[in-house]
Amino acid sequence: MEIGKKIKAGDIRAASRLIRDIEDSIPEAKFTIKHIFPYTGKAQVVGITGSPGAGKSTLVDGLVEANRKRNRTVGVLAVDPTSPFTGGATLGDRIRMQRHAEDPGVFIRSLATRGSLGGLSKAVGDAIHVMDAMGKDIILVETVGTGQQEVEIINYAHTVIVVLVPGMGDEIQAIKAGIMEIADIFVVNKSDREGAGKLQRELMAMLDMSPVAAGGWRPPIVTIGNSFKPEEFEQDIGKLSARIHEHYEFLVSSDLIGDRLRRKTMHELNEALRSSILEPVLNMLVSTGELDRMVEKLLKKESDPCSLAEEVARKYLQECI
Ligand SMILES: Nc1nc2c(ncn2[C@@H]2O[C@H](COP(=O)(O)OP(=O)(O)O)[C@@H](O)[C@H]2O)c(=O)[nH]1
Ligand SMILES: [Mg+2]
Repeated sequence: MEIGKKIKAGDIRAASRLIRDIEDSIPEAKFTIKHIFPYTGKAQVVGITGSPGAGKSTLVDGLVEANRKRNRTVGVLAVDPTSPFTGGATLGDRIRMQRHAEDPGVFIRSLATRGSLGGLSKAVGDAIHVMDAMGKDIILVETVGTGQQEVEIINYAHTVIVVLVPGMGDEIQAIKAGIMEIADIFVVNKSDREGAGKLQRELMAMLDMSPVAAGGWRPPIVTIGNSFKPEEFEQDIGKLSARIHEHYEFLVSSDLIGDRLRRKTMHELNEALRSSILEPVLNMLVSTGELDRMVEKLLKKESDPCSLAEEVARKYLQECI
């Protein structure tokens, strides 16, 4: 059977192998993913981002549980560019997730960083496609908020949840890093800690000052208490689930879902163009030593970057110029 059909039919081994090949940038994976594309576009994708230790995995675990209770199948993708050695998942994550291991309605994988240009971003998009083609109703994507990486989650998710913790001193940094602009829902996590009220007030004040987003959605703030008190935690997760659902309904009813889809598609096409056009040209320039010669020229002020790029374009992209 052709791989796309295999994955659609629920072949877990085929799906796992493909995700591993995507992560390892195996060239064949690029061709395989073409067969997956027709089966994608049905899943609801939710991004969960925040600093390391903010409690994202604990929340994801709670959301898996909540969705399974409603009989929805779940994909979980943990993206951790800071952790190439563990494949993105900490030991704690693995132990925690083990209770879902026997459940065929849950599929959990992790992705670590790849060095190549735009590599991680493309891998995330492709791995989401695989879980989507598997027919998962909801896909939870956990990303660490440490720079550019997490902002990209907006290109893949219908709903982005930004997780903050009182007293970690990361509130202001998060605002600076532009993470606030991408939030559809805020979670004030571990809210039994000191400073939760202050953090919530700061967030409110910030939202009051922010321009109203398209369609008039104001990101709600969900406070989540102590995950070690199961009943309380379950209730709070219930509230978060409800907000996720509301946001999705809002996207559909306001037709903003079309805009998100367009942005997602555009981003994906950009990534594909980059890997089909820019990467081979760059590889060629590197392997022939041309790139080094260009740098030398620039250092000696014999040319400028724009003129050199135009020269390359004339050589390799004749039809466009
Ligand atoms: N006190 C407290 N600790 C928590 C809570 N939720 C998670 N933790 C702990 O915080 C640590 C990091 O949690 P984790 O979910 O792995 O965070 P991640 O790095 O954002 O995925 C773990 O040791 C958790 O047990 C909470 O609500 N209260
Ligand atoms: Mg985690």
